[in-house]
Amino acid sequence: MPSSSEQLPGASGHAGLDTGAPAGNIACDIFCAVIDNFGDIGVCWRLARQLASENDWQVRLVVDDLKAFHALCPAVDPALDRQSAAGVVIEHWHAPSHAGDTLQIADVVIEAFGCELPAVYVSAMARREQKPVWLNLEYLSAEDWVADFHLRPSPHPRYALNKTFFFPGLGPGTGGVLKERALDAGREAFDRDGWWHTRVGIAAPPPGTTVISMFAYENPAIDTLLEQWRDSATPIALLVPEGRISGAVARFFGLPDFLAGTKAKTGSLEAYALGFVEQPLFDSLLWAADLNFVRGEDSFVRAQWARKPFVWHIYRQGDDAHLPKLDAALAHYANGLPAGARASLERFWHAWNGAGTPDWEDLWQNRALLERRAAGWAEELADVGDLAGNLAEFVKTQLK
Ligand code: TRH
Repeated sequence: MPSSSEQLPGASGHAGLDTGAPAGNIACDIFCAVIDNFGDIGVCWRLARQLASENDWQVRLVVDDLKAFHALCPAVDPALDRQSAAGVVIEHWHAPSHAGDTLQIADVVIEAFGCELPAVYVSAMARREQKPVWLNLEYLSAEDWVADFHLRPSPHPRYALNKTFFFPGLGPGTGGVLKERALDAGREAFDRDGWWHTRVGIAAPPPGTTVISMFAYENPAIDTLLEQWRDSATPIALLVPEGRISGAVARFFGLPDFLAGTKAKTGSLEAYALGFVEQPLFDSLLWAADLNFVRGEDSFVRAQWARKPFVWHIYRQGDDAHLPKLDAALAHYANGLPAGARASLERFWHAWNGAGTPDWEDLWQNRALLERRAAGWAEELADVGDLAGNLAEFVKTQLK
């Protein structure tokens, strides 16, 4: 059986803060460097919680930006070097060379998104009697090559250590995407009326209103879309969590800002600004809507589990490297749709990502088909298995 963290001289072990995890369980360190926004910490925080709660691992999350973290988990105090939340020990990663207050090496070391581990930590990994399972958790891509590279080892140039590439993906042979065991039950038990009262402060809109959630980066296509919704033959309720698209929504309504609690109406469109909520509450926004606009990585995954039609605003990369990723995701998600509906969906996703002009009627005439496909796709995706479970299974094969 694997031991918990190696106790190097001067180390205090993972048990320094009581996480509630039984001693002797697999110890796991996750290193996360926040590039921007919330996706890096969003994925790591979700993975950390899941490994702790569903696998009983002793998880330590070492992260360099506690302010971004605080937005997802208000219990995290950005002023503290070491704390614990949701059964996970959280350490502030002060500088690339910093490896925690005491050097403690876990059984499993996850380097998220190619962030470089502190050199002192790597050399201590090499000195450890039982070498840790070292994983580089990559960004999600739906492209076909991902399955070929998933779980490929990469020997360290200097030490007797192997790093294994763990690739999330949407297809067989990849690491899958995160999905908590209780997620579907939570979705099925969702209280729509209660949600509208608590989160929006009004009764749920009557049948016939299309409810749309909007989590996106700045997007020049937003004005056209807002105009189309304003002129729609049927009512539209737009839910906008405070964020990067809020300024454009405010400008459209002639308002100075679109902060939580703001409401605005023009023609058939009624828009509501919502506060940014802690991560476990984010799903309910997706469940409340008929169509979700999502972005980045984690919200993109959550929209798929919500079983509702969605539109993805992909994270832009240099040299347009994001465009093949967008089309690879579409190839999975749109697969099986009749040709016309598929073409509408593709046109709309492309327009929302800079190629063309979005046409709401063209998309939404396919509503029933899109809803059926969203549910079917969630079933298919579930067959790939949950990322945390897949990761834990792989680790089991390595820690013998
Ligand atoms: O924030 P994102 O755009 O994140 C990223 C980063 O830019 C990252 O560097 C990039 O590499 C990656 O995208 C692809 O989008 P994402 O991934 O959807 O993360 C947003 C997180 O915020 C997600 O975990 C859901 C959460 N969230 C809340 O917890 N509460 C909220 O109210 C909202 C709106 C979101």
